[in-house]
Amino acid sequence: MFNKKGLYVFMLMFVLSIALIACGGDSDDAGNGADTDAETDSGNDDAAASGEQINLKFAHEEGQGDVQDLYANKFKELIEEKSDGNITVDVYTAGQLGSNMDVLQSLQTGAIEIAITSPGFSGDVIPESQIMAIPFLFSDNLEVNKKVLNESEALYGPLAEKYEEKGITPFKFWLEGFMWWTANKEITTPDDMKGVKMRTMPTSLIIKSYELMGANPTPTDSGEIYTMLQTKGIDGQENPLFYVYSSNFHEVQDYLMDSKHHIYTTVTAANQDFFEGLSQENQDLIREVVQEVNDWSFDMQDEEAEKALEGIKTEDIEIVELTSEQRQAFKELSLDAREEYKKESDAAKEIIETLEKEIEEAEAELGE
Ligand code: 6CS
Repeated sequence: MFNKKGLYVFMLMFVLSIALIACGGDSDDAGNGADTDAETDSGNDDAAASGEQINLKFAHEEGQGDVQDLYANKFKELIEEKSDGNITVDVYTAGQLGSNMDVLQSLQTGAIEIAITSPGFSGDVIPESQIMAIPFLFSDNLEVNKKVLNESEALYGPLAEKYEEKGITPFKFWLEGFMWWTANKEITTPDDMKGVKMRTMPTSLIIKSYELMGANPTPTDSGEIYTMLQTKGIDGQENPLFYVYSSNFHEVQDYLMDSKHHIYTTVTAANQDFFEGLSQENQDLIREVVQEVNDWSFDMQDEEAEKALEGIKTEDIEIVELTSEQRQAFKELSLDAREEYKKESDAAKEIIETLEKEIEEAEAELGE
């Protein structure tokens, strides 16, 4: 069938093919902890089988046992299990890797791979994230807020782009409960709020919102709130119940106002270069686990708020519930914050107008 020369060429090609197949196998096995798209494309959908070994530094902004800490540890548990230990996580609580602003910067540079970073801290870096700083914008129905934070085109479209421009991939926005005011006086009317030194997170639009409501906003580091309240450097502060209780603010405050003026929102995010450098299967796995933890976190934060309320009720602090008329008076004063936000950029205008519509539609579906 072959003459001598043809037989020689055939044998050479056969030997070369065998060698190429063998080399392919070697490169897969070599691994070096670095996965490749070629491996993903070869139909290997199991992260454990890819050989990519990843250790994630996951930083958050709260103390041990707080909502963000429970979230981060749930993420650790699930991702380590689902990746058969190929992805491992070290969780860092507030202060362990610097201030909350340092964590944001480390997330941008890639010194930290994953973090929970709240818009209350990112406002100067990503001005459009201040959409989360506007009081009375979200619904009084937490189910509505959960749906919107999970699905919003405004948040996962133009707002996500703004995070990406700063080197951050935002996975999911989520909530940690209603915000309550604590103060050393009862606050139910704008008159009561006049001149009160309210501690705020450092974002300029939160500061503006409190000015609009008549207060004297005083940005303070999270770790200094207790001492500042104790020494009367500030008169009051806002935070979800679990945080009020775990930080012992009830020890240094006389009144706790059920003001429901806002919800505490945050975002779970990754360093963009790091995340995009992972294999597709590991990117998918991380996104899948974040979604699972997000869904779980809604009931978790609710339980934490309930436990905190039970605890606070046994303490020496008066709980005051604002009526809807009283809340309305503060809401009207805060409306200009929305106009301020729109001035930030065209994207901001688009984000707030879309989000307002999405909240309205979700309320029509789920109730106000
Ligand atoms: O008020 C603060 O600074 C903090 N509050 C909460 C609920 N989480 C993190 C943040 O540091």
